[in-house]
Amino acid sequence: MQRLFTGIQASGALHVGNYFGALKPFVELARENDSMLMVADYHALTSLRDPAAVRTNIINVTKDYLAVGIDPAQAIIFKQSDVPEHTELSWIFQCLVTVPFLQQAHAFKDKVAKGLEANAGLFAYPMLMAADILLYDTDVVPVGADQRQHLEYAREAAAKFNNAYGQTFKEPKEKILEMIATVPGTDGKKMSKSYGNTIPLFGTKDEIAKAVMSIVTDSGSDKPENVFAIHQLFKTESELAALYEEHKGKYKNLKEALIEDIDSLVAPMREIRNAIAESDVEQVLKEGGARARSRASEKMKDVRAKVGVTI
Ligand code: AQP
Repeated sequence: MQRLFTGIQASGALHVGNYFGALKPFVELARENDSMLMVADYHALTSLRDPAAVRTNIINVTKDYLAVGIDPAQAIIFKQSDVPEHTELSWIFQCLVTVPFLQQAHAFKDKVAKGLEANAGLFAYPMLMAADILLYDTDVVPVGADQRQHLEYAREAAAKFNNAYGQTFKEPKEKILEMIATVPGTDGKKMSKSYGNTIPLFGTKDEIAKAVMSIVTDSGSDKPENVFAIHQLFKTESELAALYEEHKGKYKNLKEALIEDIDSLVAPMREIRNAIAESDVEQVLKEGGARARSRASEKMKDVRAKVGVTI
């Protein structure tokens, strides 16, 4: 049994990319492993300054976790801010890495290039993520390909600490499904909340249809590449070959088929999600927070002693 850990920011509605990149692989492995799933609410503050929206997102992301099939009796579901050891450890890691090292982070550079504010939290984000993962002696982190470098950063933080203070942290491995790696958005670029190119995971069928109909299709060929790239997540190669042959050049028909395929996956999960009350979410986060905190506080006792702040 290995320790499995992943998290998603509470920065907006989850999308199909979050599902295939992180949640689906997590669900598949969660049962046989010691699994932890975090609502990354402090990470969301790098881009969100609306307290009501943060709160709503926390509730919604937790509902999404439960609706995709994660059983809180098996996996620990918790929110980052309930375990202050995350931000504490992040500070210690920030004191071990250099500014030029953090400046190489692609995610930071991409977000700033897209016009997001280059606040210090966004800059130090990889060290908070390193703390999230390392605090729990994580072995495996299911993520999308965009997070590969952040996992390297986490390993680097572990190595820096271990070199300075003695063996303390395990170096975790990412689990990236190469078939999926990066789910493209409606414009063909990486599907991302902050790029406004998402297909919502738990949208209504109309919302899903609106997003799918907006997929850019100026490929000039019989096969709309951007539609096909998303469709691959939902159908086998042979099913797709037959479908795209039958509707050659008929972009609207192919988009309609994609809407049906997304909805058939989402509809049963949507039904489960609709039955989850806010009070259920509060209970799950309360229990998960207590379990996560007891693990984290144990680890931080050792860390504090090693850096010398325990007298
Ligand atoms: N397009 C994607 N393809 C595959 N995996 C993806 N993930 C996100 N987008 C894709 C994976 O989802 C997990 C959580 O992501 P996050 O929301 O915490 O942060 P993110 O990667 O930055 O996702 P977004 O949508 O791009 O959010 P914003 O725009 O708010 O930053 C991660 O495992 C990620 O790989």
